[in-house]
Amino acid sequence: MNQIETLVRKAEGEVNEASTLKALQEMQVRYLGRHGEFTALLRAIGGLPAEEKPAFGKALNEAKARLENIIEARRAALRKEDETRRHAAEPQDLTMPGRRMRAGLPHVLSQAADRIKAALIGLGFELIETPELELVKYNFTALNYPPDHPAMDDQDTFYVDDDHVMRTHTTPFQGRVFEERRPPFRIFTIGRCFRNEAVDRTHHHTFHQVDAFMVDEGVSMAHLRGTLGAFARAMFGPSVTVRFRPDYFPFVEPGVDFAISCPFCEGEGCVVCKRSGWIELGGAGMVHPDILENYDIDTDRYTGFAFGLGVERIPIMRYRIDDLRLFMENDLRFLEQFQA
Ligand code: FA5
Repeated sequence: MNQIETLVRKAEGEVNEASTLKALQEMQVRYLGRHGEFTALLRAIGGLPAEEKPAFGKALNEAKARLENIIEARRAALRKEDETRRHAAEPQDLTMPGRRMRAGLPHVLSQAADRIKAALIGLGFELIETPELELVKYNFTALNYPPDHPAMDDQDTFYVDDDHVMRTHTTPFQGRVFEERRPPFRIFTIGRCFRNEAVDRTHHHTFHQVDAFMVDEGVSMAHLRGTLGAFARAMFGPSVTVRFRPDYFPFVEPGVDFAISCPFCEGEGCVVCKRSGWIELGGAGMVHPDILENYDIDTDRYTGFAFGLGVERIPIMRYRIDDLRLFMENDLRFLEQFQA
């Protein structure tokens, strides 16, 4: 028993002397480790008379537990000292502002798409999505393109195989809608299009379009004008008017290109509209009766209008961006300027 007490005292003394975590650890091994002094005492139990064994064992265990507690307390104190020393060594300025989190924001084209969607949904159109990898059938054939039409040439179109292209416009959604629905309907789609074009300030191989069409009884060019006017005013402000000029697309008859009066100079002529007072937005017209008939829609009863335009046109005008390639480069210095 005396031996135990002496050993604990000696160990306690060493604990208090240990001035580093390493020294403390070494000391712990020396006393409590497998070959340590406590373990040696534990082995001595075997040589004791039977009646002394329990009391000795108990005393030894208690002493060991006490020592372990003392070592843990010392270890915590040494850790704390260590930390204090480290903090003192690194100068800290607690008044320094924290690091600012960089918040993301929708891409400028997504912002434009959201405005377009809100405007068309507000006019009663339903949004659907159709594939970017499109069947030649929907991209061209069903839209009345004759087989020798230049747009079908692989100079202009990315063919994936004989039957598939990367869609060159969003208009092929019409065939998909006609196959699944009967009039009346008002539907639009918006998304990526691809053309095999030399990239320059105003053309890209990858760009975006929105296409809308409506088929119902008694639909006329007047509805087209009214709808495009309301759409343009929702996008560009209340004073904007729409101009039609005759144009040709195989899937509309009659076909037009449409422009809006320049919202920057109200038609007076400025740099944005290149002094013309008008900004061209896209193509439109009455759905070709041949197409309606191909889908067994009674042309005595139903007519439809359709229009399509480039999405990039909207931010290009709104922010006077002079190079369309910027939309695809994802340079944050460009994109961060367009807070939603
Ligand atoms: C069409 O694509 C027709 N599908 C539009 C249409 C729909 C007409 C419904 C009638 C009825 P166009 O090829 O003109 O038409 O393209 C429409 C718009 O897409 C253009 O005014 C332009 O803004 C945009 N666009 C076309 N090609 C590119 C390109 N390479 N890069 C960027 N924008 C383009």
